[in-house]
Amino acid sequence: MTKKMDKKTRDELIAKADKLLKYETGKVITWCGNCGNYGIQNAFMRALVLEGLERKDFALFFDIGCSGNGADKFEANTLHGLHGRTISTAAGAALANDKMKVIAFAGDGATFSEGVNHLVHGVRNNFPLVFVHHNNENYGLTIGQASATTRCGVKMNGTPDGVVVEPINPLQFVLSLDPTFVARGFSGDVDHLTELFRLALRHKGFAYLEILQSCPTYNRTTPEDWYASRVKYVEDLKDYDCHDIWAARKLVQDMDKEIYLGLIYENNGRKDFLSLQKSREGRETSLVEEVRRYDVRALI
Ligand SMILES: Cc1ncc(C[n+]2csc(CCOP(=O)(O)OP(=O)(O)O)c2C)c(N)n1
Repeated sequence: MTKKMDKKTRDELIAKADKLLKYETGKVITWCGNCGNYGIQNAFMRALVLEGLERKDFALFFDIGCSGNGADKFEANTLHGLHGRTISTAAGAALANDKMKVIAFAGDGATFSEGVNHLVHGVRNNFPLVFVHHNNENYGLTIGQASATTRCGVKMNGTPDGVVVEPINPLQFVLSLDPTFVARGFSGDVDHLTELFRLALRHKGFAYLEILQSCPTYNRTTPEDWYASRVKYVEDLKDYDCHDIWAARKLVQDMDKEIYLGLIYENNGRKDFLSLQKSREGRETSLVEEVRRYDVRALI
């Protein structure tokens, strides 16, 4: 099941196709054939174009991993940082320059193991950035170890007898932290994912976007058709209120049969971290514009 882009949006995208091509570096691709990362990056590039964002308007922060190798493919302001640390690096940039959109990408190893502390405080502080969790349910780049989102019983390269503990449910975890934006997309539905990226880019605060991503090489338990036959859309639910956190928590419980995609939860009533700073009240300039230069030659 997929959700098709409406004709008006598609026509707009076709008219701006030259802008899409500008983001391509043309470097050799290191992803496997059929990797979900192709769909994710395609959807993201489309969203940038449709939102009218130019290269100068945004900065991308990549973590380590297959998802992180997306940095090679993107002609933009990018930083490829340490494993699990992309949220903290991106938060620094977002606070220093609030005139730029900041988007951070990471795999589930980075998000729910190495960097889970940064996720907790990123959501809690409501840092003004978009965070994209590529959930391929394994450590892809280090060739298929189990991560905190690998399902119980699944045999991976480091656990040949199967994973013996239950996985973290990413959305349940994030919803327990009182977030301001939670959405879920699927790498196999690029049109729908494009719209979710657009919503996330418009959100003022920490926008958490989980993307269910197929990993054809190391995670054979949940390939693309496994998801495609199970995903459902929040937009098709009658009376679903994405401002009701209890409804959201209930909706994300099932990770096996009824996997809902869409805008799961949004709260626009909470200010982002920067807007809460007294010292920033009434300022038109961003921190980077206020940096003073000192002549340190005499000290050296
Ligand atoms: C601090 C640190 N620990 C471990 C590694 C080794 N390492 C490189 S890639 C990787 C796996 C990444 O998995 P995930 O974050 O799920 O991203 P994916 O490759 O699946 O996109 C690991 C553990 C590292 N580079 N840095």
